[in-house]
Amino acid sequence: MSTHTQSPSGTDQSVAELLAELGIEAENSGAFDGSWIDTKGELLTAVNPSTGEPIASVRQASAADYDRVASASQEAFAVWRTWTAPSRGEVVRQLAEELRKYKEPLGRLVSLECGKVLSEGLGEVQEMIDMADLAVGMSRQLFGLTMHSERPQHRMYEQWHPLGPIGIITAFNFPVAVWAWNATVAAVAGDSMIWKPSEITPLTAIATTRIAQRVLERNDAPPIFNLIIGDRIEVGESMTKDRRLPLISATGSVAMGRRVGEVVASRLGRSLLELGGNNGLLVMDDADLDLALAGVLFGAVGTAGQRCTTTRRLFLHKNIAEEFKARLVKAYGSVRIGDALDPNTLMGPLVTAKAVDVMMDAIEAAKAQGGKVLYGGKRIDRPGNFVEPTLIEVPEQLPITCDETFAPILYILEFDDLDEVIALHNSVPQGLSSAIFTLNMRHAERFLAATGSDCGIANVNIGTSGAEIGGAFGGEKDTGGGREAGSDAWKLYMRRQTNTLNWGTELPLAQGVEFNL
Ligand code: UN1
Repeated sequence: MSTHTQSPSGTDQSVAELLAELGIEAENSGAFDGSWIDTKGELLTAVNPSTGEPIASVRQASAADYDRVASASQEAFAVWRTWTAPSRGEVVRQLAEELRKYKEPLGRLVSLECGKVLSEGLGEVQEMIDMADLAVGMSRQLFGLTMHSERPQHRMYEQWHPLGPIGIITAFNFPVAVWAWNATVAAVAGDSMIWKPSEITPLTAIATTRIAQRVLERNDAPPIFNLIIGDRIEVGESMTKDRRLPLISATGSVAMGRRVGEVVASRLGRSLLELGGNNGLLVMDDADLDLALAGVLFGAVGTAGQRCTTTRRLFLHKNIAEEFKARLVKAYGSVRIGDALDPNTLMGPLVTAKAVDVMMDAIEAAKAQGGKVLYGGKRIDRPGNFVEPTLIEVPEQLPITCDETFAPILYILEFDDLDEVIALHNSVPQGLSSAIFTLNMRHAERFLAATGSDCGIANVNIGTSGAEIGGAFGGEKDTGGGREAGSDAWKLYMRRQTNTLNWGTELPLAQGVEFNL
């Protein structure tokens, strides 16, 4: 615990002080149902990926602990759904205020635990705040439609009711923002929830739960923000199989999502899946190359290539390919790699030693399949899980370029025909995010048309990552089809009821059916 973190304001704060400020102890409970449960499972230790040093531990929850949390969440739901939606919004407004107060320490803990650089750690808490602000507005806008009835003196309309306790499974790379995408919307929708964070990032989840619970207590609100940290099979499967949870929202790998989707579908539950991406970025020969370079750099190197929206495939028009590659190699050489909490760092470590091995295996596979490394390709010999950001030129789409490797590897392909490259771009299993850099509106519109990018997100002159929360976030095909955050994603967290009301003295039947004695 001797590590010191340098804050941007120049003051030193020890890790111990940071943890104390956020209520993290040396050993923490792994389950919360309104109070912290005395969990007895195996000890899980969170490790700083920048140094390899342990941060703090969690006693994991068992299936029995899960059951207790689920019952409590059901009880909390029964109360919370009777609060009006604007009064639920008021609680979420206060959550936004509390998160503003804790932006700095929580952002630091994000960087400490998952290794994303400080500006991104703070940005992640900002994303929570933005989500909460958005959800406050939503709490007065959970609109249903009214329809004209075909029957006289009848009125037809729909309304949206709270859905139930829901399950939220999140990944290590956005350890708190993705909870907020779900939790803030679910809260105004009238749902309670059980959060199962990644085993790699349990501490940020505990800190967030503490912050959220304080807000609930201040408002005498039921404990709707519950937490369970435990084994993927014992706890994860208990949750996905649980008929008490009408919705499971899961973020993570395609393999995980497929399993969650199957289990939830077999009990006819609803799942919201946000899974892998294999995001492509096209640079036309009419593009602003300075913009394109900045977009590629943040998309491919930002978060050390560990976003589901990371740019993984770069398609360069033949006329600008040589120049752009040269500029890219030069830019890669200037990326400052180091401790995630050092404000100078642009690229932090990978999350685990295993992630480094997976990256090295992918680089070997790419080489064996005909790829040529233009930059990087190696581990960096220092404590922590550091690697070089890597550029690999490939002659064509290869088996490895159809896979998502959660690391900073960018595959580069060249093209000269827009229709052909769009087809190539779309010929991977995943469909999350995509981008084109062009100053020609015909090229831009071609990319956004129904015959263009097949992804859930398609951008022009903006990279593939870093989406704002106001839009619906998610993708097609193996990405799972779910949509979270803004737009009308709230509908997934509610149940729709269609109401037909007869204020007349007759009982006419629809479709002109007669049924008289
Ligand atoms: C993820 O990597 O799971 O668009 C989410 C982005 C972020 C969210 C990424 N706002 O890159």
